[in-house]
This record gives sequence, structure tokens and C-alpha cells, in this order.
Amino acid sequence: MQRTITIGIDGMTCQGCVGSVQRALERVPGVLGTTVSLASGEAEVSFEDSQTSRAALAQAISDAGFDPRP
Ligand code: 9UX
Repeated sequence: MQRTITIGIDGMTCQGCVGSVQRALERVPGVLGTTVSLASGEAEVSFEDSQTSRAALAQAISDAGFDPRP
């Protein structure tokens, strides 16, 4: 099933950071689309929940050097 979640992210300080997070999320298999906002410090992510999970998306954000909020 398709799901859309919001993940808070600390550590994004410019649009370059936003691009890094966006690319990191879009590389995760099962991700259908993302919107990352510097202003709100949040990512909205749509994904196929048989292929990935909130935990895996948070891990991808961490691996890119940013801090997903619990
Ligand atoms: Mo901007 Mo973000 O120059 O790591 S890309 S601060």
C-alpha cells in the first residue's frame, strides 16, 4: 500500500542540504515522491510500504549527514 509520512529533520541550513536530503530519499527503493522544506525542517515522503519503511527512510537521511527527529 502507498503511504505518505512527514519526517522532521534537523541540520538542514541551505537549499543544498535540501537537495542532498531529497536525493538521498529518492534513491531508496520504493520511494514514490518527496517534498523537502527548509522552512519547516520537514520531509514529506510517499512510498510503497511493502518496499520501505519510516526507519529505512530515517536511516537514509542519517547516512546523508542529517538528523531525522524521532
Ligand atoms: Mo549548504 Mo548544506 O552550502 O550541508 S549544502 S549548508
